[in-house]
This record gives sequence, structure tokens and C-alpha cells, in this order.
Amino acid sequence: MFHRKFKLALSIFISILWNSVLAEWNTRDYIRREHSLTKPYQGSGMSVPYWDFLGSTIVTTNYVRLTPDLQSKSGAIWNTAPCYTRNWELQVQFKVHGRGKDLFGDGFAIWYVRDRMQPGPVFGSKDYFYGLAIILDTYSNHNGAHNHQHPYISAMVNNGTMHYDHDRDGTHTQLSGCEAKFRNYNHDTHISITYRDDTLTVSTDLEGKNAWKECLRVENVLLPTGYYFGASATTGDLSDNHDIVAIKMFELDLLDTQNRDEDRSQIIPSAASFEAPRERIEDQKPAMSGIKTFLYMMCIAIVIIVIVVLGIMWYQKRQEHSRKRLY
Ligand SMILES: *[C@@H]1O[C@H](CO)[C@@H](O)[C@H](O)[C@H]1NC(C)=O
Ligand SMILES: [Ca+2]
Repeated sequence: MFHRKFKLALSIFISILWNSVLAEWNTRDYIRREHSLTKPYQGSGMSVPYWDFLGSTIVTTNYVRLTPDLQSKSGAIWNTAPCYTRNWELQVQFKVHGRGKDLFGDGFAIWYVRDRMQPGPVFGSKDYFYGLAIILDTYSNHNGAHNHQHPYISAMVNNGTMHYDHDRDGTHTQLSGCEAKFRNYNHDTHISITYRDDTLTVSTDLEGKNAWKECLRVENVLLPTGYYFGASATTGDLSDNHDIVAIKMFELDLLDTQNRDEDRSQIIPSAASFEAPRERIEDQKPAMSGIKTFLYMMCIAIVIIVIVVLGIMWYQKRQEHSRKRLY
């Protein structure tokens, strides 16, 4: 009798645990292949599935090089599939490196924009763009005093009317930004761009510690669905290798407050606030990768099961004991 109840309880317990593990697994790791670029890049032919190339871009087995460490180069990669996901996270593994110790440039940009495959002056892509640019600027064009050091990461949202002003490194149109040394590392360097519940968050993992550090967070950012992801880079008098190693796009769950049927395709890109004074928050990577979460949950599950089983055994022993004493 007792055994059957125990087995039932245990199986219910395990199924609840298992479902929560799976739910966790799904929310964190729903990678969208059609918006991602991972090794091996090449499909059956010479082309790379879901991505088009522009300018100086070359594909090797280990990286996609937007520009080599040579002057006056410009290159880009563009996703061929528009993004209809409302909440997403784009993780980009990149490598910016070159011979220059003090002089290098110009940097690269990661895009979520309406118009793809259009070369231009903003780090190799179109000015007066529609959508979002995350700019990783390695060279300070500003002659006067800057309020920040370079390399510098900034976010800009444009509705097609604003010009990116290189002479001021875009400081007048940026939503927010942070200093970030991301050049010439031997370890992997990553940037994460999350757009969730109309909040844009950019974090970096530059120290090889496998931990995200928040760079900027802006609320009330409106971006439509149906735009394209891309990355572009440019060199001028100064140069660097700008390499993209991997792009991973994760679909994030809809929030309870979000309506699945809302049409987001006609939204004009906007951001309620421009740069406001803020504290730099440095925190640990908020979410572990899917596999890690999974293993972690598994370990917890095993520990809990062992404790429960031991507890039951102990309880049974005690029952037997007291029964013996009764008779
Ligand atoms: C575009 O953005 C500019 C600058 O923020 C703003 O003044 C203008 O009203 C916007 N236009 C549209 C159509 O939203
Ligand atoms: Ca610059």
C-alpha cells in the first residue's frame, strides 16, 4: 500500500520536474537556424545558407571576414530571411584584430534594419537607415575632448531621418553606450543584443570568463517585425580584421502581457528616450546556456530524488521499528 503511493508520488514528482526542465530548455535554447550563422558555414555548394555577402567579405572555414587588415575596405553579411519574432536575442561571436597597436579602425556594426545589401558610409552600410544599429566603434573621429574612450559600443534607432555623424562618433544620435575593449584578444569575444518587451539590452563577454556584462539597456524601444539582421564593417586610413565567427538568434517566449495576434509589421522605429545619465551595472551572465541549464537542473533533480528516496527509506525503517515495538 505504502509502496504504491510512494511510487505514484515519485512518478508525479519526476514528471513535474522533467517538464520544468524541458520548459527551461525550450525557453532558453530555441535557436532559429534561419537567422543564425554557425560553422560549418558552407552548405552543399559555395553559398552559405540564409546569408548574402557584400564587398570585401570572405568566408573561410573558421570565420567570415568582413574586412581584412587593409585600408579602404568595406564588407557586409545579410540574413536573407526577415525576422518575424517579437522577442529575440542575437548572440554574435566576433574577433577584431590587427597589427595596429595605437592606430586601428574603423569598427563594425550589427544591424536589424528594413533595407539589406545596401553599401554606405555607416560602417559599410546605409545611412538614414530604418531600424537598429549596434555600433562597435574602434576609432575616435572626434578631435575635441570626448566624454568616453574608444573602442566604444553604442545603440542607435533610426526612422530614416537621422544622419550618423562620424565626426562626433554618433554621440548625438545614440541611445546609450559603453566603453569596451574588444580588440586583439586570443580568447573568444561575444556580444549579445536582446530585444524583449520593447526593451533593448546589450551585453558583452570580452574577458573570456563566460559571463555577460551589461553594456546598455534602453526601455521603450519600438522596432517592427519583418526587418533583417546583418553585420558590416569598414576600414579607412586605418584598418583591422573584422571577423564574425558565429551568429546565433534565439527566439524568446512571448510575455503574458503580449498579444500573439498584434500586428507589429507597421511600427515606425523609435525610442522614447535618448541618452540619460545612468550607473554602469556590472552583473553576472543572467542566463546560462541551454545545455548548462539542463545539466544543472538534472543535477538538482538527481539530488532531490536521492534525498526523497533516502527519506522514504528512513521513514519505512522507523515505521517497521515502531510496529515491532507495538507488538
Ligand atoms: C523620426 O524621428 C525624428 C527624430 O526623433 C522625429 O522628429 C520624427 O517625428 C520621426 N518621424 C516619424 C515619421 O516618426
Ligand atoms: Ca568612430
